[in-house]
Amino acid sequence: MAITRPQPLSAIEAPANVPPYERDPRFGSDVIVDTLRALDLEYVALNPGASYRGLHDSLVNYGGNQKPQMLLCHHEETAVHIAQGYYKATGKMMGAIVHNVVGLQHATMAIFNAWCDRVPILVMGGTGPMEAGLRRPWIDWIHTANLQGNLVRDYVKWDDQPHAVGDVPESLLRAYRTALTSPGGPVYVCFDAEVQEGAVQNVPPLPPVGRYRPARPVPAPAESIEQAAQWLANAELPVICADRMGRSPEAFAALQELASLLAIPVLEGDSSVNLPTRHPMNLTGGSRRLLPEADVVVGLDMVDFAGFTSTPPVKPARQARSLLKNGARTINVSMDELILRSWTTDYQRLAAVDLPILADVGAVVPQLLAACRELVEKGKVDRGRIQRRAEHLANVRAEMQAAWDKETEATWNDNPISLRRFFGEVYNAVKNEDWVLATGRPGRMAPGIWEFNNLRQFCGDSGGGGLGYGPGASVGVALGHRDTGKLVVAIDGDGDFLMAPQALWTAVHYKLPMLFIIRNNRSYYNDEEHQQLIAQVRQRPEENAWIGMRMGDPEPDMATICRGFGCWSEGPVEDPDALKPALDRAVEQVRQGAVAVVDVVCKPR
Ligand SMILES: Cc1ncc(C[n+]2csc(CCOP(=O)(O)OP(=O)(O)O)c2C)c(N)n1
Ligand SMILES: [Mg+2]
Repeated sequence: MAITRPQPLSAIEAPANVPPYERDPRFGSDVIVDTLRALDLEYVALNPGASYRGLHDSLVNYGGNQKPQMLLCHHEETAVHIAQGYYKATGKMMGAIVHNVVGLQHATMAIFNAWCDRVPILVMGGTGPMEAGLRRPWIDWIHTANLQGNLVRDYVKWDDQPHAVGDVPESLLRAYRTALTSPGGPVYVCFDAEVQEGAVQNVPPLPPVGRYRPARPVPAPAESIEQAAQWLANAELPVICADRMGRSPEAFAALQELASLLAIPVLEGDSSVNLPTRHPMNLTGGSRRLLPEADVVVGLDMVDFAGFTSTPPVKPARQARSLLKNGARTINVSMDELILRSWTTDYQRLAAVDLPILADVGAVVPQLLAACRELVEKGKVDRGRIQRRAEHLANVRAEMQAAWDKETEATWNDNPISLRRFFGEVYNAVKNEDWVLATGRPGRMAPGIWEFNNLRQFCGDSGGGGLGYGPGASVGVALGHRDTGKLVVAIDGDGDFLMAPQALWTAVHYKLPMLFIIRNNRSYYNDEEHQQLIAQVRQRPEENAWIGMRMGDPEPDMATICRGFGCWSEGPVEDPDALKPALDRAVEQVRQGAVAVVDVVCKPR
């Protein structure tokens, strides 16, 4: 689909009277810009603040607002979420700049989301002046911290506050490499006002950036691969669970072949596209059926291997229970152990693992494929068994799909609009385009409808469960795809949306077309479910679960809110038959370069 983009991004907010960039730093913040340019950082999302006025000036009047180019946001949380979405859409890191104490406080939840999501982001900020005599009364005092990085240290990979201009390049190089080295994560570098605003006495040399690149993905030891390949080749029913694995192009390509080679069913988590939905071995949704029968279970960059292979505690008093049978062997490929922190328990339940592989899936999955191929070629694999398994799995797949289709049919004409109708109509409106889903979880909320077939075609969720992620992250995905011609689609809950609707202004302003659909149940419904459950357990009235949850009187008028930010919008759409025409109109608007929003009122579940 040809999407109209009226002007190149660089033409938006181009500064006047700034000569083309040439290295000649006069102030400390010019050296920051030199380094960011050398690192090829394309964009920084920000909300302005005096604590980095020096850097702001250098970005505009020295760097020419190019590499990095600024994207103005109306909340620091949005700035960080844009960077999170951008990375997941492109595999490239971008920056976010947040004002001292208060801007960083606003940014914290998004930094936590990125941390749990293992997404590299270069977060920068200002502080000080650290030299007290230079501080303006009141404001510079309340906005100077000892030490600013303390606020986020528990959920960034590294933070720093270089003390002198000469220390800036190394600090940024380390930050860059640390963030991108697997497991990835956000880093925070804070610049004292005087470091930024002071005149440069001795121009620090710019180190050759190429010599500070992150290392290649860590491969597994040969004996671990041999062992894993043998277990897989000899298993009655091996199962692969894959979650963030799909962020690696090498792993994504190799898994398709590996799964076919040995007929290994793959169960996906919600973080990325790990295996094309249409691949015969994609059995996502079949956990409860397959895991109890599996004799070898492999985790590939799982967010929560133990949790994924368990039944959740349904009632408050009931404990989680493993779905795996006694004697099942587990193999877990993950680098997560290298990023363990203690402030939250985002490391999840400790999984029992027979063969732990502390290596990068990008290296390991191709290694496993090569080892398994060799076993097949040497005739060490029972081909009959693989054939039978493939046939059995084809039946399981067909049964699952039939059940989903039946449910879709049964609920298609519901009023209010059913979730299956909602996800089905949105899918129908975009499926013939080259699309990317920025956020929304069709696989969880209405399985069996959306087909993901390409690398990074789905960008996952917040990672940290912090609401207000969807709008900013979608803008980041749209930024990443501004020049690819892909149709960016986002599906966001009404509650999540209302925490950060202003992010859409940034998309409109920087001309980042996208289709943004609000799944509106006029409630923070997830928590209504919790109140219903508690009321059941306590034998209290369930009918009060809506109190303090539902959004009525007045119902927020999403379409009007979005129009106020310059979006094209429609809604609320309540009639099931009005949904398709509304979505078609919206897609046409996106084609013409708009940020098009459709507010759809649908059943909560
Ligand atoms: C910052 C933050 N505040 C509160 C919550 C608790 N919470 C989890 S889901 C949810 C409701 C989300 O509402 P919505 O996006 O409309 O989705 P729905 O549950 O209605 O489908 C809430 C309030 C949270 N996760 N993050
Ligand atoms: Mg809701």
